[in-house]
This record gives sequence, C-alpha cells and structure tokens, in this order.
Amino acid sequence: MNSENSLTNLAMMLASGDVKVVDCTGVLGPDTPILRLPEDFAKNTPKVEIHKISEYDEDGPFFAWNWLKLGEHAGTHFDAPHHWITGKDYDDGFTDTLDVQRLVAPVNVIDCSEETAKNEDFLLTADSVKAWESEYGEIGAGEWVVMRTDWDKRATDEARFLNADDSGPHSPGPTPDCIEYLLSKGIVGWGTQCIGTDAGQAGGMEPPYPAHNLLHRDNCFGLASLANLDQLPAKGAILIAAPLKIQHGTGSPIRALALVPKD
Ligand code: 23J
Ligand code: MN
Repeated sequence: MNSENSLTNLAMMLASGDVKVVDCTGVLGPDTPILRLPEDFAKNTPKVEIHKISEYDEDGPFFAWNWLKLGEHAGTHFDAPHHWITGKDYDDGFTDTLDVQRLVAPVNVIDCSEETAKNEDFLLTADSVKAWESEYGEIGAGEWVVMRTDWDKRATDEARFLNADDSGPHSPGPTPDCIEYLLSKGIVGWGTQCIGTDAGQAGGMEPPYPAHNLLHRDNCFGLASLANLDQLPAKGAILIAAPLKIQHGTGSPIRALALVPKD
C-alpha cells in the first residue's frame, strides 16, 4: 500500500469521524489516586498539586497559568525501562532517550472486566492470553497489550482505586508467565487501568512486581491508570502513549490517545 495515500486516508477519516480519537487518560489533579508503598519499605510520590500563578489579576493582568507539583508516576502515566533496577543499563531507557517510533502502535485490549468484577485480585495468565489470541488473533511484535478491568470507574475515589486492607492493596494484574509470554511475542509494552502495571499483591510474587521486573529487563514500557478502555475494540485501534521528555526521566504522566475505527 502507498503510505502517502494511507496517511491522506487517515487524515480524511479523522476529519469525517470515521476514525475516532478516544481519550484513555484520567484527570490529573489533587484528587488523582497515587500509589502508596509501605513507609518502612520506600518513600512515596506526593499528591499532585496545582498552584495558581495568576488568573487575569494583579499577578498577571492578561493571563491565567499554574505551576505543578507532580510525580513522574502520577495518574495515567508511562513507565520507562530505567524505572526498574532490571532496566537500569539501557541508555535509551529514559523518557528523553527512548525511541519515539515505538510509542505509536496497534493495541490489543484484553477484556477482564467480568473476572475483575468478581475477584479484585484477578490475575491474567499466559494461558488466558493464548485463549484470547485464538478468539481475536495473534498479538504481534511492536504492539501494545492492555488489560481492561474498568478500574477507571473507581478513579474518583482513591480508597476504592487503591483498595487496600491489612493484607495490602487488592487490584488485578498479570502473572509472571503472562508477561514472559507477551515479551516472547515482542510487544512494546503492557498497560493496565490500576495504579501500576502490576497487581496489588505483586510484591509477593516471584520475581516481586513481575510486570515491572520483566518488562523493563527487556527495555519495554509500562502504562498505568489507563481510562476508557471499554471504548476500544479488542483489536484494530492504534494507541499513542507519549511521555514528556523529562531529562533522564523514569516515567511521565501521558495523554494516552487511541485511534479507533468507527464500526
Ligand atoms: C515503585 C514500586 C512499586 C510499584 C510502582 C513503583 C508503580 O506502580 C509505578 O508507578 O511504577 S507497583
Ligand atoms: Mn509507574
């Protein structure tokens, strides 16, 4: 196919609405849920703060603007390989050095919303991914894979989003063998709708936090707190997940956008 014509077609389909742009991003602000690790284990990211500089007033007569206090791993965000110790040696593993060509790719949406409605600790396995592939088609090299749980519906309530009790946080995620299988297919990255790419109970897995450990070991990317995956088809959409070019950043809030063909 002629790629120039294809891009012209894409532009026409965007203009006509035959391709919709779905916003897979949650609102970033003081109420955005933030990960809370045990204080005796690690320091934490602060809550997001938005501070007004001026709003057409004595501090700036014609203009409104704010400054932010913002963790790299706040809200809908990107995990770069350098985020995890297993990815520490990749020169292109930072937000300012990664290959942006990889960020725009087809997205496979694995719908686990029924399972996670019944079991908040639901784990997606390699076998379940293989069953999904036999129904919807193979996951290809360079593609995104995201786990739909509809967890974004909880994002207005941090306690429900984090869902922690005395035994720690309870939220769905992948098993180690799931991530190993996806990496064997050559994916660019793995995304979830929960606070991180790993399940709430992933600290007790082998290895601990397998999505982080294995994805970043292989110079692959993570996406967390994705929204509106219920508006995406299982296959056929393209996901654009672009982090800010933070100097030697380990991650960044993103505006995750999906291009979705109208059915
Ligand atoms: C550090 C340690 C554990 C986790 C995380 C970060 C994240 O979820 C993150 O935002 O990368 S689980
Ligand atoms: Mn993160």
